[in-house]
Amino acid sequence: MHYHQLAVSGERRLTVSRGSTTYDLTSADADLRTFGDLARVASIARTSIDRLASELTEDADVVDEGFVDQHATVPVDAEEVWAAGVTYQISEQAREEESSMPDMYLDVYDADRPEIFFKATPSRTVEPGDAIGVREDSEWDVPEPELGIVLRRGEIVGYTVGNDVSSRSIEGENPLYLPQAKVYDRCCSIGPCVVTPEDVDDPHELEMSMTIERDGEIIYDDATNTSEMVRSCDELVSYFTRHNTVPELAVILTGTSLVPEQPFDLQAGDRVDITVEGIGTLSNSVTTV
Ligand code: DO4
Ligand code: MG
Repeated sequence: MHYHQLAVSGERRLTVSRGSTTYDLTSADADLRTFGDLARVASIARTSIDRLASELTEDADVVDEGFVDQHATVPVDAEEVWAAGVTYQISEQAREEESSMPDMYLDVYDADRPEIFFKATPSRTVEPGDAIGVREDSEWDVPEPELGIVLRRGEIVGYTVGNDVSSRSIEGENPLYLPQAKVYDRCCSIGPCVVTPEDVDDPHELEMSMTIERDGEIIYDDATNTSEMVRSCDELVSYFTRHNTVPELAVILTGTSLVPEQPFDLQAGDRVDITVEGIGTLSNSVTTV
């Protein structure tokens, strides 16, 4: 099922969509305000998130889709967002072109151990509709559309859409600058919802597309499929959780395969729409930070 977290008059609410009907789970139980609340209660009750939500819909108000779109905020309060890199061949090629040390991208693409890096805290993660950031000290910036894995206590509880906004010029100058290329104000967006694994047939068979609009014109429009990914979600989770006590809620972005070619440069005023089949569309404007 599809779960949205809403911010309504300063209060959090949790909704679930089943088929074409959306229910306000917070109206059924005021203690359920976030996806994390629901996941925690389901775990204590030894039931699945979807089964618990289904039971609650019997006492829940129905809300319309427009209301959900208008109030949707980040779909899960992940304490940490991490990201995998060079998980698609095109990303490996693009990094080779940009980098002063291209061999390391080739090596990690072929290696057993994937590249996994820290991406964002809640303070750096923006909600659907809000502006992602491009750094003022960066010359070349891109959005990176990625499938997001939602984890609770290191177990996969859902999938979302993510944008690993990045400075290509800072990363290209020296790989040791990766944290500055990746982690800064408004560097990440996730949303619009979390979809539980029961509703995602195969996370490795999902169409993913991105459009970028500038001054009312579409200047980028491309699509790919997560079947192009050389890593599995389980493999990424396994490396992420090794010898690493992870927070109760975390998101791992699985890497990008839609790379706008140079001289494309993301700019303040652009609008980025990323759609992942069966999950939804994550839309953000762009600002300079
Ligand atoms: O190694 C740099 C980052 C790669 C990345 O973010 C991606 O492939 O999506
Ligand atoms: Mg990325």
